[in-house]
Amino acid sequence: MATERTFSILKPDATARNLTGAVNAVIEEAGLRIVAQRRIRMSDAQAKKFYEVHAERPFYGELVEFMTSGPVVVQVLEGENAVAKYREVMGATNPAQAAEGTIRQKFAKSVGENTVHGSDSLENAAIEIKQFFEEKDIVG
Ligand code: IDP
Repeated sequence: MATERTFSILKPDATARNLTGAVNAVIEEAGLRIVAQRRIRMSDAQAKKFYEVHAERPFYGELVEFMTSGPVVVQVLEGENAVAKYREVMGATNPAQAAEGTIRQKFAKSVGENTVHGSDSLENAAIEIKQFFEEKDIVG
């Protein structure tokens, strides 16, 4: 297994409920390192670009509106097999289907307001990290 980097977002439902630390604890307990982190408010243009693969989906407008509705925390996570590891730690998109102990099972409110984003491939992780971080701001 190789050391990888993945991109994570703590979504507005997490910051609204003051869950940043609680979610980060689950991330760190799983052995992933938070090697970059910044709290931002996503612009409409940033959210639209970030989720452009979903542009044709019926929930796209709602998703963009949600992601710009409050602060988010963007992060780079590093560790062995980080992309797949974080997907496992996050749990299924729909919290009703998320496994016990996962972030979404513990904290998510609904399929839309589901607390975290994590890249779905190593290739997308690199693309997503570049949208929010410069290499000099990632400290492994
Ligand atoms: P993922 O975040 O688990 O990778 P995706 O299918 O890539 O899931 O969807 C991206 C995001 O779009 C989800 O995390 C969720 O916030 C939102 N989303 C997905 N499906 C629905 C839906 O049916 N209704 C509302 N929002 C949805």
